Order: sequence, then structure tokens, then C-alpha cells
Amino acid sequence: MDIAIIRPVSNSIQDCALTHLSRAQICHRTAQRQHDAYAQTLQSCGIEVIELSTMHDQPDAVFVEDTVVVVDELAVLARMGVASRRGEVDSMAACIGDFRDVVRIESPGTLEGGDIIQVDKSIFAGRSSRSNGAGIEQLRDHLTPFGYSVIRVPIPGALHLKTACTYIGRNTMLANTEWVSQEHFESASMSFIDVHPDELFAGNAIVLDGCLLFPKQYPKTATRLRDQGFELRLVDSTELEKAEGSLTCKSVLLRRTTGT
Ligand code: CIR
Repeated sequence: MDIAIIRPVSNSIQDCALTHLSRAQICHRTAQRQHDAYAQTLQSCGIEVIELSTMHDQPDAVFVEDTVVVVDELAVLARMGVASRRGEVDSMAACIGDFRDVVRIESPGTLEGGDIIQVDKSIFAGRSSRSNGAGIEQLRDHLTPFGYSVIRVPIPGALHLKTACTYIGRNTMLANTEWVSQEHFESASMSFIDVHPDELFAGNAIVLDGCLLFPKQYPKTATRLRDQGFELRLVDSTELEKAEGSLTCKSVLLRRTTGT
């Protein structure tokens, strides 16, 4: 990936949406410090970081991944599954329009970027409490003309598909298989690395050039990844995890294509 779009942490982050976790005190300063380190790590890996303006009236606005699905040919703007986050999308539209043609998920569809995993031309779409069948069908209509197949993956027990698993390259999925079943990925015949059972939220990593960005707070799963030959860059993401945010959700990663 060449570009990461990020946004600072809103000072209203304490009022974030929560689905599975109980509300805990979130320190805005700590969250922003960790987010700055995350952005610096992306930069140090050669990624151009574009920062959107802060939206203090939108508590969850730092989780930009959810607002858009980007492939090389197109950007599909999300229609968030919770009303409290719908105000985040238009400012992403303004930015992503510089890089891609843009379409939108329309009502009654809902779809959030955290539910989407791309593996080459396969798009795995989590059917979660945030992304419904109509949203996934609209995504399929938008992406099929470009040769993508969209595969629906039921996610009954986690916020998003990417809370449960992420693609880490080398035809491998890192997953908490308590939350997502391997059978849905059979079409891509992938290997799986399971998170350590003590680290339920460790299934979320970002593939960078030659290494994985991975949360510092999950050393047992980190050992499993290293044992399989993955090189890790560790970042502390504990504060925004209290808002049910994982690593991927804090950036929109895209490739520079001809003309951008
Ligand atoms: C929410 O509930 O929408 C936020 N508090 C967390 C969103 C995390 N997004 C993600 O994992 N892609």
C-alpha cells in the first residue's frame, strides 16, 4: 500500500459506540499519543499519511476504515450500521474522490469497511450487526464489473469481520476461529494462524511491505506469528481498544494507481 488516510482522535471519544465491551474510561491524550505512534510507524514503512480534519462532534471518527471500501478501481462509501456514525462519511467522500471514482451504499443497505477483507479478487464481506444483506448485495453490484467476487461471511459474535480475522499475506489468515468459521474462506484455500486463546482480540494486523503491524499487547499471538516466519512491527493500541477499535480501523490504506 502507498497511502494511509487517518484522522485524529475526537475529544468526545469517551462517547463512542460500543457493542460488546462495557464502557471504560478512555484517556484522549493517551489515545492520541498511541495514534501518533501508529501514524509514524506507517510513515517509517514508506507510506504517505494523509490526515483528515478532526471531528470532535463525531466520537468514533478516528475509525476511518469503516467509512469506505477502497479497491484499485473504485471507492464505495459506507452507510454506517449505527446512526451515530453516519456524519463521518461525507468528509471521507471529499478526500477519497481525489484518488478514486466514488459510489455509495444506499438505504436500506448498511455496510462498514471493518467488515471487508480483500484477498486479490476475492472480497470477504462480514454479515454483522453493522453490515446487512442489502449492503453486501450493493457492494457486489459495484465490484462485480471489475472482476471481484464477493463472499458473505456471517459474524454473529464480533463487531466486525476484521475484529475476528485479517489477511496477513502469504495466503494466510490470522483469526480468532471462535468468532469466525474457517469454512467461509474455503474458496480461497488459505492457511490459518489462530490467535492465542488468552488473546481474543489479536486477530487484527496490518500487512506492510515485508512486515506486519501488530498490537504490542498480544505477545503470545506475536510468538505464533514469528514462529511462522512473520516479521512484526509492534504498536501500542490499548487505549482505542477500549472503544472496540483495532489496528486496521484507524486507517484507510490504498494503492496509488495511474493518475493519482
Ligand atoms: C464502533 O462501535 O463503531 C466504534 N466504537 C469502533 C469501530 C471499530 N472499527 C473497526 O474495527 N473497523
